[in-house]
Amino acid sequence: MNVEDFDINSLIKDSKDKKGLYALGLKDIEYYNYDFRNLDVDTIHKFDKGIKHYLITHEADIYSSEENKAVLENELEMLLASNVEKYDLHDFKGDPDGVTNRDHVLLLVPLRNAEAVLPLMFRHLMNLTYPHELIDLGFLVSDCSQDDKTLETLLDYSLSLQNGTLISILENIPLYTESDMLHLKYMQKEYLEMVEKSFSPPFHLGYTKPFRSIQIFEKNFGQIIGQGFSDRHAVKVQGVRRKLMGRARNWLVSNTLKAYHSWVYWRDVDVELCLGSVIQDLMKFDYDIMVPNVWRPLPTFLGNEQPYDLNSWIESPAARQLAQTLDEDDVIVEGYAEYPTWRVHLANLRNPKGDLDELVDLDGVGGVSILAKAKVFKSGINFPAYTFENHAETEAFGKMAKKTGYRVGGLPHYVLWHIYEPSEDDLRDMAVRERDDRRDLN
Ligand SMILES: Nc1nc2c(ncn2[C@@H]2O[C@H](COP(=O)(O)OP(=O)(O)OP(=O)(O)O)[C@@H](O)[C@H]2O)c(=O)[nH]1
Ligand SMILES: [Mg+2]
Repeated sequence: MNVEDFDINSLIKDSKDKKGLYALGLKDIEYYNYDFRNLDVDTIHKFDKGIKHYLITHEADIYSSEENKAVLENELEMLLASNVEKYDLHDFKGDPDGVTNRDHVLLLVPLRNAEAVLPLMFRHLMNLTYPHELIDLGFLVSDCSQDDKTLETLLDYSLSLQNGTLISILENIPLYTESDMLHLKYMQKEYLEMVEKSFSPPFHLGYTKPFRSIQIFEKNFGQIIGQGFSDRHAVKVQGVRRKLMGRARNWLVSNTLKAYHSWVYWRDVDVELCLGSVIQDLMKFDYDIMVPNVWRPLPTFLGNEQPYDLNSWIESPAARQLAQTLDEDDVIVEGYAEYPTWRVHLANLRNPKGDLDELVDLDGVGGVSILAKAKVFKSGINFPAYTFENHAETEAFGKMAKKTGYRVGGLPHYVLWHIYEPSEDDLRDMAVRERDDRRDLN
């Protein structure tokens, strides 16, 4: 999209013109029991304006004409029907076979400066084989830089997703950008082919089907730490950054979770390779919280691949001891020499030939892809935005849930691949190789 041309009103108008491409053919009941159902606006508006059916004056007169009373009684039922919903939460406990049980999933994605990876994320969304009519999407965009267009692009793609035109837009966007070209040369061919294949036809039957709803929020939480690879990985910034992410996640789930949701699926925007059946694959174990393993590809000269998300782990005696020596507010972060926890990391348990269904119980979880039963959030568990047992955000979420008695698990051999962003060191290394190659040619 040309950024200069961006205008939300014309976007909405344009989408209205296109509306109907899909809506006409949709027969799934889930689209029609959408909770923002058609209200009789005139009726509701009257009550909003404060039409007083019962008025007690300063002289203690009660104004209640028979006429008004009849109108009120007549309309009261409609008013209540449009404001009060009844749910039996037993129906939304989360079934391991959510597809058959028609379980609703709330899929939440936090985003920051994510414009460049949005085509990738939307390809993944369309790839999801969990019935789209059962999924409500919720995006939170925060603290983007001035020149970043995450929000605008997100709106644009979301409208196209829902009217069925996104597939043709994405066809014209290459999988990789110009700046990826240097490092792509050094990536394993087999891996790149797998990525290519996962985004090529034939697609699953519901690929272009609209989702049940999409909500987009923009709200800043004051994140000032850079979103670059080196900025966000410095050890000192982790505690502050993670607590702030906790606030952002809690805000998003509080504002989107409805009684009828049975599951909540959290997904980071920067995932490169993932099976489209991931929701069902995590759901079938009937755990309260379930995460896959997360690795990332590397240039061949760095060994092809690497365990990536170290935030999914099993608690260790050494980490408990370490916690005793720390201040109450200190946040332990995995993968830094400053915090020798000796925990077992889900990432390190992977065997490429291992059984995809093998499961281990976990204490901390990483946030890249978390499937949780909605009841976990409904019962008050959240992503601590303060230090909880020397952890914050997703790791503290896992710990807190476990302490409350929920089952928390991870799949060591089921892998999601995080995108590879070359660090400055890696880029330097590649530049040297390029120079050497050119010299060899001469
Ligand atoms: N709303 C919001 N989203 C954020 C913020 N920072 C990161 N995100 C998003 O949260 C997800 C995870 O962010 P990453 O920056 O990849 O952080 P991370 O996954 O903890 O770090 P890595 O594992 O190193 O990638 C991504 O979808 C980001 O776009 C933030 O401050 N606010
Ligand atoms: Mg990431």
